[in-house]
Amino acid sequence: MSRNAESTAFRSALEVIRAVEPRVADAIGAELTDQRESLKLIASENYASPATLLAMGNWFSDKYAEGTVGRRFYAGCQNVDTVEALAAEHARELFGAAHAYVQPHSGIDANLVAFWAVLADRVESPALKKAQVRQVNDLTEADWFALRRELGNQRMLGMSLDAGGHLTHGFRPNISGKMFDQRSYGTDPATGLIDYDRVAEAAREFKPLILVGGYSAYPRKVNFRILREIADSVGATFMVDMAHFAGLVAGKVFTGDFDPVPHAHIVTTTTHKSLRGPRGGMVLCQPELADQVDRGCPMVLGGPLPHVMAAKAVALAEARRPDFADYAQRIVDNAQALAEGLLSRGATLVTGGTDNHLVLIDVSGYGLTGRQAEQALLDSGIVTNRNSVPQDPNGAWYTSGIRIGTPALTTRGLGTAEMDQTAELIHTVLTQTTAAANSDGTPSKAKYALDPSLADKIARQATDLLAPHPLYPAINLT
Ligand code: DSN
Repeated sequence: MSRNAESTAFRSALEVIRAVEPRVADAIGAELTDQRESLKLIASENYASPATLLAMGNWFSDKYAEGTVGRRFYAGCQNVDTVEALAAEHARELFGAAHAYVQPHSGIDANLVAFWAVLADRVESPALKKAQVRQVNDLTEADWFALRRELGNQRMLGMSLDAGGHLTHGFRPNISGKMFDQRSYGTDPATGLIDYDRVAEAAREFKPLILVGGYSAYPRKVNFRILREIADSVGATFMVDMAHFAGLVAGKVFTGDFDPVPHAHIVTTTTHKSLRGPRGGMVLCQPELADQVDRGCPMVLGGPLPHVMAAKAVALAEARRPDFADYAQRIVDNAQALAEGLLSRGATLVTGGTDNHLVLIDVSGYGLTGRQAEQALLDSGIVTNRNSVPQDPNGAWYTSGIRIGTPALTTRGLGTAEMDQTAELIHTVLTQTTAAANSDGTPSKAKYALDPSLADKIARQATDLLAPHPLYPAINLT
């Protein structure tokens, strides 16, 4: 395909949008400029391919398609069936999964589908069997009341938030925490690593219905074989949320004990992080959970987004190409080079390094909170996000950490030498930023001081670093 075609496609699209609401066209153009000019180190972001982006902008968006392939609650879904079946087939082949459900709109949705599939399988189905009825509408009022209490009285064991777990793994501010009685496993305070003996002990004491593996801010591999053994030993269903590292699984960087798919009963993911697809979610599962997973819509999901499923099919086809494995390996090489660069300059990293796509800097060593560091870096053209560190004294809002990840810069083509230069920029900003005080003289967790001319200089250096690696090089909007 000619590179001109990509440019023409996006320019024409913007022309059509501009004729209706020019401010939207301007914002789309401005977003491209911003993404091109900043050093994007948000561990959960990436740049999808032009083909993936274009697959989302079309009339598939107009179609309702509740149900699953070949079994819809709406007529006229033959073309949606084509793209949904293709996306599911690519997902199954890519991950070696028995079943793939590609309708979830996000990671939260994928997790909700998974939780309710497990609850339906482990709690609802036995209750229906016991009452000798086929479906919930046939239960007596008393049996329905009892079942609802049972569904709302189950336990989940997942990784604690400050150790890198995710809000959707049973934490109170999220719906999962209101559904489940939740306990967490943390990490070893000395090493920052998961202590599997402690997880086994917590599982024995708590006896969860679901043991959750997976994280959004843990910079190491997880041994899913051991977690499955722990789940089996207490009769728990083992679920893994691989949203952050799905690209490393797809690219065969994580194999054997570190690939969750053969070990977990059910695996959830987003499609837009290291996997580099459109914003969305997905569930992979063992055959025994497939029927329940396929009930995701309308159980917890609104109507599927056929345009996004089309884009998932495109992105998953891209991830099946041999060069994706090379990309995935480069993500990790880059993260390790970034970690080395930071360590050699004196930064403190949670766990002392990384095995995956992310690095977690404990910025308290620079005398800053995560919030101060995040803003100072942003002033300097470096986009990161603040994140808790284990046993974080500053809580989840101010935090003591900065999470940085390499999937996006690796997509642009930056390599290990440039990661060392990136480490230099980050370290310079953090050493030159000072925590400031509130107007009453008390220490502020948000205010900071950084010489604006230094911030400008770093931002120019960041742009120079990116210049040899243009983002969407074929796309010229002017
Ligand atoms: N927002 C994603 C992340 O940044 O990790 C997950 O919620």
